[in-house]
Formats: sequence, structure tokens, C-alpha cells
Amino acid sequence: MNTLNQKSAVSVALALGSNIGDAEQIFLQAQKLLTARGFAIEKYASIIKTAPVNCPAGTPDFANSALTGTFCGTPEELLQITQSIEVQLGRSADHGFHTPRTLDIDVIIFGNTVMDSPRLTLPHPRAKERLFVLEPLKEIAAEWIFPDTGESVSEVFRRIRPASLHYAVASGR
Ligand code: PH2
Ligand code: MG
Ligand code: MG
Repeated sequence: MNTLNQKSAVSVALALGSNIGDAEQIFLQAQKLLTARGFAIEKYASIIKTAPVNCPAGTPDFANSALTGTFCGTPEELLQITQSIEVQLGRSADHGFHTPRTLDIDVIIFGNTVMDSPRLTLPHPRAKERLFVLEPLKEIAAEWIFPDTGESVSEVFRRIRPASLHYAVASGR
């Protein structure tokens, strides 16, 4: 809160994933719904095609992207919004672990917030190992800092890229 008793805007990075349906349309709808719920989008990344990571055999390839913007509210409020948008756009509310989905929205960075609660860990606990998160994020937020380690998105990307075997099956660009 600032001295005017208004909530201040926090810079947030979100990751988007989809492996059922038309990802381009689904991500566009997600952007509209996020905006309507008070998430002010600043940048959106290209959509890339990626091979599934840690998913059951036979899982379809993914489309992944990322968004940055600002949000005036708590991380839990944003999580509630992203989860309700996932359901609105066709994901079952009681989905199983890493099962195919029309839309997954993950909160990757929420300002300087470092937290670990049963419902939400920030920054996202697996983002720094995931090229399907870092590649789109690097396009729009290369200099953003992961507040838990102090590393930038581009530093983490450079660090993990050579070692990773799980990389895109094809680039959408
Ligand atoms: N999401 C997961 C697990 N594995 N693999 C790719 N390529 N893309 C994803 O978005 C993804 C994944 C859990 O949410
Ligand atoms: Mg996810
Ligand atoms: Mg998720």
C-alpha cells in the first residue's frame, strides 16, 4: 500500500501452455480475459512449439508463450484469476498431474515476491529448468530478475540451454 492507500502495481511474468485445441485463439482469449480481470498486459511473446516435458507417454506437443504486465493485487488473487480463466477456456477444474490441457497459465515472477505456500510458490519453482518457459520469456523479459536467486531470465536461459535435451520439436517462427 502507498500513502494514498492504493494498491501499487506489481510487475508480473506469466507463462502460457496449451496442448489441446487452437493455441493461438486460446491464448488470445486468455489475454482478453486477463485484461478484463485487471491484469494490464505489456508484452506478449511469440508462440513456440515444444516437446512435452515430464508428461505421460503419448502427450501431444505443446504450444508455449509468455506475457508480462502489471497487477494490483496479491499473488493469491492473481492465482484465483488465472485458474478461473483456465477453467473458463476449457480446462477441467480437477485436472490430473501434467494431463493435456486447453490452457495452463503459470505465475512465473511476481515482482520481488519470494514465497512458498501450499497453493503457490514464487518465483515458479520449476521455471529455471524449463526452456519452454524461458525461451518465450527471454523474448519479452530478458533482463527481469528471479528474486530468489538474483539471476536474470537471459542468464538462466544461457546457463541451462546447452544441457537440456528437452527442446522444441519445431519453431513456430
Ligand atoms: N507444462 C507442464 C509439463 N510439461 N511441457 C511443455 N513442453 N510445455 C508445457 O507447457 C508443459 C510441459 C506442466 O504444466
Ligand atoms: Mg504449468
Ligand atoms: Mg499450472
